[in-house]
Order: sequence, then structure tokens, then C-alpha cells
Amino acid sequence: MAFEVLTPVEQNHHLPELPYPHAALEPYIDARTMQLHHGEHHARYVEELNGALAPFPDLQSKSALWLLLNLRKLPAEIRVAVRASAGGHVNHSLLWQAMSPTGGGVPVGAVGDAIARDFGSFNQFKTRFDEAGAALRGSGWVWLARSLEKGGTLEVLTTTADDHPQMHGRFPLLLNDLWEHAYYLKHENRRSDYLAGWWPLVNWPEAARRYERSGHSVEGKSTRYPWTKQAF
Ligand code: MN3
Repeated sequence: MAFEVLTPVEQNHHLPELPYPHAALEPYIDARTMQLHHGEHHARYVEELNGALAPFPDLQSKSALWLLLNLRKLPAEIRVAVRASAGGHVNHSLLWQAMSPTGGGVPVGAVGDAIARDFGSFNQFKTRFDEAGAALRGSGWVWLARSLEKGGTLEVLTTTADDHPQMHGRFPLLLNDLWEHAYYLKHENRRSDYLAGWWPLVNWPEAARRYERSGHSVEGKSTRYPWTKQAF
């Protein structure tokens, strides 16, 4: 009897490991939510992305961020799937890094100065971020991002579904997930409670690193995206 040998689909995109244990963000985010969010939701985006790219070997060496920022160069039949799955993969990869069991406090250094300059104060920024996150209808993300124009002003913005600020010329410094899967087990329908209680997890040193990276492009007035070389 002949068996057909199934060649495994090329897996070019991988689920990154969480930088901390599932329970490390308790009590702000419960361990079960982290297990499902990382091990099921994020994992599914990676699977979907690999699946969409499987028939297109030429695209398999591209980073998820490159794919997301070059949707028009992709075959039309996979654009919708890549937009959702690459966006979800990139955004969740950033989200895990944006939080830390030893997070919280106030941003210091250049990013702290920029927040005070562009929002009036750190507290005013937090209020803007929480209000924007609460106001988005449906699923999406809330961001602190740096514009490429206007001298690199900081902005709070939201994106719907799994879109990403670099699709709109803005470099993300900090983000939170507004999909119900991010908070529903613990907070049920109270998204505002989740947002207001999330600040002790913010990894400000990571936001400071991202602010520094964003500066090269703002100062050079580059219209390209030299920062797209990332691990995802
Ligand atoms: Mn999510």
C-alpha cells in the first residue's frame, strides 16, 4: 500500500515565548486569560499567517511587519487574511513586551518628557489613553504612538480589528488590546475597569527604547521605515 507523504507546511512565523510566566501579571491579568490569549489567540494568528503564505514561497522570507506594510504587493486573494493575521501577530508580539511583572511607575527620560510636552502631564496622557480605549466600538487596539510628521509629536490613537499604527505612518511606543478575549474572564463587560487597572504592568523601559528607535526616522525625516527589521 502506498502512502502519500504530506509535506509539512513551511512554518516561517513562530509564536514568540512569553517573557514571563502566565501568572506573573496577576492580579491585574489572570493566568488563565494569559494562557488563552498567548497560547490560543496569538498562536492562531501565527497559524493563519503561515497558512495564507503556504502557496507563495517568495513571500515566506518576509517579516510579518513587512507583509502588513506592503499589502498592495501581495496577491489579492491573501490580502484580507494577511492583514488580519500578520497584524494580530505583530500587535500581540509587541503587547507581551509592553507589559512586565515589574512594570508601572512613571515614564522617565526622553519619552517621559515627550509625554508631558504633548499631553500636558502623565496623568492627562493616561486619561486620554483610557478614554480612547473605552470609546472604541468593537475590537481593536489603543496606542501611544509617535507621528512621523509634526516633529514627531506623540498621539493616542485606536486601530480597529488588528490594524497597526505603522500602516498610518505612526510608530508605536505602547499598546493595549481592546478585544474582549484580553479581559473578559476577569472583567466581563467592564473594559474601562480593565484599562484603568492595567497601568501597574506598563513596561516603561520598553516604551523608552521604542521612543529612541523612532527618533532616527523623525530626525532624518525619512519617509521609509528603517525600523521594520524586527523579530516578527
Ligand atoms: Mn488579543
